[in-house]
Amino acid sequence: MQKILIANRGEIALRIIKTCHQMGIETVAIYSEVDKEMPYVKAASKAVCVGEAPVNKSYLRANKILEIAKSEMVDAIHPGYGFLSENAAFAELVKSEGIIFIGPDVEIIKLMGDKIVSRKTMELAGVPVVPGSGHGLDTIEEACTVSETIGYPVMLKASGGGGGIGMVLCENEQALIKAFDSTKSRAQTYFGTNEVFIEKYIAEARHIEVQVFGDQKGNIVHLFERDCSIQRRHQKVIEESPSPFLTEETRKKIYQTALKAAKAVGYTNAGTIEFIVDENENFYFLEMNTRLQVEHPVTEMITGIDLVEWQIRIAQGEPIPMLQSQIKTTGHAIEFRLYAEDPVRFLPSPGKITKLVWNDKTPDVRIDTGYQEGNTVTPYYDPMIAKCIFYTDTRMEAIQAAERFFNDLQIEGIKTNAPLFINILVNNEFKKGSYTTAFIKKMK
Ligand code: MV4
Repeated sequence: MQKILIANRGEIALRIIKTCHQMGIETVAIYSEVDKEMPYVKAASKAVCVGEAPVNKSYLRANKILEIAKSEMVDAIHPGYGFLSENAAFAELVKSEGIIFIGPDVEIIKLMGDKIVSRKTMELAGVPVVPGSGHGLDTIEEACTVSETIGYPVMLKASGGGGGIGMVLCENEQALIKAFDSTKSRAQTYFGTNEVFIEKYIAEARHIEVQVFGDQKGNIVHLFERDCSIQRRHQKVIEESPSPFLTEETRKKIYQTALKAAKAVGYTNAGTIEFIVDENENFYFLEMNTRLQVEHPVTEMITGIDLVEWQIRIAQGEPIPMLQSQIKTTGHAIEFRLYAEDPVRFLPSPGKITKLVWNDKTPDVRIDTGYQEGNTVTPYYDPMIAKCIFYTDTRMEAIQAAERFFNDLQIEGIKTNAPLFINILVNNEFKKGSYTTAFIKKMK
């Protein structure tokens, strides 16, 4: 591979460029009119304007991006996360032009994109799924009957959704009746299908995902877990590995189950299998993400593996370079997603970053950011400014390093969620590692 187009922006574009650079691969960045001054644009071998600021006029313009890829004669496209990364039609289009899509096969993206089909596929493969309807629900009567059988609370989920989008928690029948029609019509608007299904709601659980990789020779390995239970409105805030909750017995079982899931679909490239784990350590498949995840650095720190390099090598037909038995973890990593947001009202806080000084002069911290002092956080895209990853021998040391870091953070011009991190870091439940998905809600 000689040249890769990165169909993304910000920190992940920069992250991919770094690995390409190390591998001697040229890069083509795309940018919208408001992103012209961003560091990733300058770091790429070449950068091409893809359109105006709104995502529909820039980073989601599949045809325009493909046109740029062709005229720049790239060998492959790396989609990063979000935008077109899990868009099967885009992956298909890329492939039809003889360009490599750095990700799994189109058919797998399609399969995993439909949450009812993916659930069914996993169930047939012997992977435990949450008790639920298992099929699309047309009427509220049907929804009530299913919920009565499995018992409330239930979660109403859009089959085209995922990552918490298009999900509604219903404590009782009344709430379900209230949510049903609006969830269906919202699903139609956002995902182009109004199909919805129901699952039993697993309360006060852990959200644990397993990183997997498959190559084109049929080898599949796992790269351990990430605990993503600390979320706010289905937005991940903190991710860590190893999970402080899992016992060794469950940990081994969950890895084996993730491998079984990936093997069942002949998975290739990087993927993440999400599980919900209840208080008794029963775990159930939720969904599979067919892309590189935002939180992939957590896995990179504990394994020492460059996940983007593996993605590129696998996409060009190379085998996974290690056996499962050779993949080891050391230490503990915790990632915090720093957002430009009002910490009190939890609303995005766009604006110019007038001062930005990272205290990253210690080996304990890795900062993945797409911003520099003087850049502007615009309202058009996700307001994440940086991922701050702490990596030390023990979990307690990582917590202490994070506390020092956020107390000394110098960032001006925008508001950030750093005050939330400080509150979390001094919380005893967090320190003990005994938090659940209800943690942030309860903390307030
Ligand atoms: C669930 C669940 C409990 N029961 N599904 C959120 C993100 C998406 N990938 C799946 N998510 C969840 N699905 C069932 N059947 C719990 C979550 C969940 C969560 C829910 C409420 C508050 C915080 C949460 C954090 C992680 C996962």
